[in-house]
Amino acid sequence: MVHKLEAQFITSAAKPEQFPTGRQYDGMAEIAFLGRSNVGKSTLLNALAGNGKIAFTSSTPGRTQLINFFQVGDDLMFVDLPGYGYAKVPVQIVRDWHVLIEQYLSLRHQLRLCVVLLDARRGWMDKDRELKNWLEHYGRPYIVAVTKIDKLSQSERQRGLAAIRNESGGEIFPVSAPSGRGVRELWQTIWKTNQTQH
Ligand SMILES: Nc1nc2c(ncn2[C@@H]2O[C@H](COP(=O)(O)OP(=O)(O)OP(=O)(O)O)[C@@H](O)[C@H]2O)c(=O)[nH]1
Ligand SMILES: [Mg+2]
Repeated sequence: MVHKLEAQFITSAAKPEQFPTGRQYDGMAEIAFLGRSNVGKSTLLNALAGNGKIAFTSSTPGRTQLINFFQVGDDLMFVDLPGYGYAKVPVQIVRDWHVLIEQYLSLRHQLRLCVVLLDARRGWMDKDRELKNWLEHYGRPYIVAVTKIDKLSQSERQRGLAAIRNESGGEIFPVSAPSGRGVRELWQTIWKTNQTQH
């Protein structure tokens, strides 16, 4: 069964005080999407949600500088975190993003699962490894989604995925936004995470 639920934009946050609070949000399970700028976070959110363009996608890296919260169905929240690793961003802004991401990951009790996105063509890069180490250090569960698999030939894809799998230590989810490949498998895992928490 493919779970396609209505998604609704709730708010954007530049600091923890702006994270959604209150009774209606306390019991929701949050799924955070993390990865380098331009890896395809917003695109994947759109693909997972049933109703088209909920998260703004763009071909200009570094556009999503805030944490965006999207309610999906009754008890799930998808959280689009700002992308890291975009070289042209001023140092102070990079620092601010870093702080904001760390605050979210360390403070947010609703956070159930992190989806770490890797570009199939690039695999694990240093900034991704930093994030992975950080998540492991703080005991935050995560899965790995590999985006843009449609941009590789079959043999390149097999090689790339094998390398990513080797370093991931857990299950990986290859996805393609244009074809929708892998989106259903990812949804099922997210859904299971949500179910097991109640
Ligand atoms: N071919 C292909 N293109 C993709 C895929 N996923 C994303 N893209 C493209 O990659 C570009 C960046 O996608 P976004 O979803 O905006 O990336 P992001 O990670 O949200 O980027 P920031 O918000 O800047 O951190 C867009 O032009 C997308 O259309 C995919 O699976 N296949
Ligand atoms: Mg984005």
